[in-house]
Amino acid sequence: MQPDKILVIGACGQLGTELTLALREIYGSSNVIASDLQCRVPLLSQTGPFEKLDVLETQRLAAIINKHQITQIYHLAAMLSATGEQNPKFAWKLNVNGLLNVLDIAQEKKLHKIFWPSSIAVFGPHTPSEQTPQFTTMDPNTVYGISKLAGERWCEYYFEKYGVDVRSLRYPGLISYKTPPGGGTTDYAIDIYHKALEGAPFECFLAEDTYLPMMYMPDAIKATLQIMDAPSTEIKIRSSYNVGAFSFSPKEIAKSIQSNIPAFRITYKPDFRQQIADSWPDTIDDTAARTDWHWNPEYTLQTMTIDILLNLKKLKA
Ligand code: AKB
Repeated sequence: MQPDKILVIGACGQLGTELTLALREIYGSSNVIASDLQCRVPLLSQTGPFEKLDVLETQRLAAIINKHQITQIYHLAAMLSATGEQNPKFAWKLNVNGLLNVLDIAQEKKLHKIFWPSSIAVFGPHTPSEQTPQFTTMDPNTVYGISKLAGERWCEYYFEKYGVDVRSLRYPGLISYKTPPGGGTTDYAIDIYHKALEGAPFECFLAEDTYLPMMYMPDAIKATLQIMDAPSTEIKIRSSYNVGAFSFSPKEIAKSIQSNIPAFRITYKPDFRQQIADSWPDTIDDTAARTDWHWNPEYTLQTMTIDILLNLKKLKA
């Protein structure tokens, strides 16, 4: 049997970079084609094939799929919550039309599997914010959240009507030290570690007691590979799965840094992102993911902080 050939769309982003490298480890470099508007991450073209691709260009997408005999797509290209609010119409176009292009071609070419990320941004101000259930009130009020909720409905539709095997996770804020974030509301939780190691104070754009669900990147990669590896019969939810790891506030992450770097200081100056954060859950109930395909995160806030500070220090040395 021929090995699966994987196309990662939006490979140069925060998640895409690490996911592409992880997929290349598993499937072999030549079987994982990275693609993005530009090759902003040289490592991706140095370690395997790279194609320039705007997911809104359907002919180019089809040409790349034909050229590489693609059988799976990880479609990650999107505008996130904070940048989406600066350009709502384009965010909608990229996030929804981009997904529809991928679902259409998956149906047409009978691709084996598609991965598409959703987000906690699908929830809104009337959603229960503690242990937010899998199925509940959803009234997102950012264009990003609205586009992700619409995307979830499209995924389920393409699975039900056309049998497209599309799988999805509602990621919380993803925290990594290897790649920079791209315009999200949860990004403060990445910048804070960089400032702490520079010996600089950190001004946080969220208030000190704003709780949000978060996840360390190795767990996000693990969850993604796990849901894509699971037998199709285990994937009982075809919109998108809640996945949790831990939740914290800016004050708590600052405290976890201070237990390693006592001189670290934080101040708070909430901006427009506060309102976005306030509309999202504090904590997530991910029982369905744990039951259906055995999701189980490894990292806590404390173990993540130790790991990031250790590795970031080495990178900055
Ligand atoms: C964002 O903050 O926009 C993203 C997300 C939670 O989807 N990190």
